Amino acid sequence: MFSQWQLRAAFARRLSDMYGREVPAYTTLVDVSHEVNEEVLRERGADAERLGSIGRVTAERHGAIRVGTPEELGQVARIFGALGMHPVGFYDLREAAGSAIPVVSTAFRPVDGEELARNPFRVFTSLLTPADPRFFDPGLRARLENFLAGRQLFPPELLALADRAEAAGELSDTDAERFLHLAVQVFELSPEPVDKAWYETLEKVSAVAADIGGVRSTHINHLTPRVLDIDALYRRMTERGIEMIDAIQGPPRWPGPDVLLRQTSFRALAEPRAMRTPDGEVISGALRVRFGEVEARGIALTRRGRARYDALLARVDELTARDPQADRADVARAVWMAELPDTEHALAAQGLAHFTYHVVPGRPADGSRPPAGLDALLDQGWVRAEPLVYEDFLPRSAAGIFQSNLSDEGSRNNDRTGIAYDSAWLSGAIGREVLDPFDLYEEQQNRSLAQVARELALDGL
Ligand code: OOG
Ligand code: NI
Repeated sequence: MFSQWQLRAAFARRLSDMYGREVPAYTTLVDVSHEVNEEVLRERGADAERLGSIGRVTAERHGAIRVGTPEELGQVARIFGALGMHPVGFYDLREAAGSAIPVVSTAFRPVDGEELARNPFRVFTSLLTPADPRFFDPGLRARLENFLAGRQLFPPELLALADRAEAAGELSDTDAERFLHLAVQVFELSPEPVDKAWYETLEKVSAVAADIGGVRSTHINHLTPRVLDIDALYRRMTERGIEMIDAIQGPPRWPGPDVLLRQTSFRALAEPRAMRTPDGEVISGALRVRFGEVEARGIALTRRGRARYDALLARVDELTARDPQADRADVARAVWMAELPDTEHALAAQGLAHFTYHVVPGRPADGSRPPAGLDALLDQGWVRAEPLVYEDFLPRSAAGIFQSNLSDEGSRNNDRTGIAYDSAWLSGAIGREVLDPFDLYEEQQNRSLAQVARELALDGL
């Protein structure tokens, strides 16, 4: 039998093998990530594993996929549901700073601490927004919706097996094999010729719209390994002659703890794709849509910590706008050092980051009673805090990753008003609750505090 986490781990592995065959530069990225991780482990010892065991980090990937309709997204949710992955977070890439990408997104991932430790595979999943009049006029919208309604991304057999796995929590070896085979196959790049004129029509609006709605299939857009030192990785990839995007997205490198998420990527590569011209001839063309990305993960911030992060980003924007000569990374580092506490302890004490709390075994040695209050428990060594790793994404970084890989800016008509989408809308569209990431971290933290209180027979923490 295959349990859900075993299915998830096997799917992530097979998807990685498939993508490595399709995009060999991805394999280089994985190899270099492993090299860097081993070095960091040698240099920093146990401390390198503070945000996840080396086993978890080595296997850890996130993927990105893009679909066209709420129905397709609902089917994706069933496939990932089979793997114990749930929709978490709502990202509006139409609005994220500096971007004009006609999608809204969520991420499918495990939510339970134990499940994350077993295999944290997650998939950033974007849904096209044909109804947004800033991108699509009524004629194009109708053509696009009609095109999308006529395609089938996921075979019924795959969906039936997914439903079985989700309901039973497991699959027999034979069913698991079939499920994994079909599930990986749907994310392969299709050899079917692309309708050149239709693709180019959509490309005028957005290359992402063309990638989603210009073809009759879907594919994995990128797969991202996790690295323990992203600056070292960036340098090493550059030395190997691989052209990286200009910057590492997210927080700067600084002397304090790693928080949230830092990401970078290499530019999309031209891949040969068959094209059908308007007179029916099939020619060989090339499209640049798929790229390689790598990420370093840090501690999850609380709502308050996140508000601070967003304010720091705005401050960095302001300062760099005032002084265009300044190096953004240097400005950011200075702002962070001035305005964010640089120890885990202070982040915890100020309620800026999430931790789980654990009773230190063997206390008390002298039979004394624990002090009241978390601070004193931590200070006097009764309890230790373990940081919770950030399992989600950042809208602005995501927009940066999308954007840096587009050759053309696309077009958005800002004279028209967009339509509002939010997490509740997305939940309704796919018939599953889109979970709030902050709630998930908070619940995990609160459960650990309740456990500490029980073990030490305290009234509550
Ligand atoms: C998704 C881009 C966002 C990330 O890691 O922030 C993303 C896409 O290109 O489809 O993957
Ligand atoms: Ni990504």
